[in-house]
Amino acid sequence: MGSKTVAWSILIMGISLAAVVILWAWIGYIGPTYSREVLITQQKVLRQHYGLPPRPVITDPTLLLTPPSLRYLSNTANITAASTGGKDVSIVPGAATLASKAFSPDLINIKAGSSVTWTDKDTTASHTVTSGTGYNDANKGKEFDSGLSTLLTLGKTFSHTFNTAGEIPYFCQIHPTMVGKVVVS
Ligand SMILES: [Cu+2]
Repeated sequence: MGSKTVAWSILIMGISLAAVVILWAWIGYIGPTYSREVLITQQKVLRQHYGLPPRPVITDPTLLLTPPSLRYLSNTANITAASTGGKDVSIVPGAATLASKAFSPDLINIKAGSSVTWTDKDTTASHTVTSGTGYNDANKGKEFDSGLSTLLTLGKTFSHTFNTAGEIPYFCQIHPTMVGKVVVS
């Protein structure tokens, strides 16, 4: 084997190595957060596609310190006493898939000036009670909204006083198929 052949071989190997390094630097490097960013983007797109609200931002420090899978497990110590005046509505266990049966009773009649208290008795998911017919209702949350940043979890309550007569439909922003109605007379 002549020295010319060896020189050519070394040159070709050098060029190949350089090409690999350049390609890696140019398009190959995706960084350690790539999969995470792809997942976040996919979630955003899917939420928009299905008309779901943006992912709620959890600020409650006790919730943040709890692993997501354990967050909404039964903790009866947290259950607060039901309200004294007004009427009570329960968010029943398994409410997320129960549509109009998610709230009990799903239709409640009250007199103007009195209040309704919703108590979350569901161990499997968190919810909101939000006035309106659905997420795309321009008037959603105008009359009342328990809020996406203060989600209702097991034992939590939300109260609202109704001062004007009328029919007020409401739903859950996390599970928009959960619907109920307050009739104020
Ligand atoms: Cu819900």
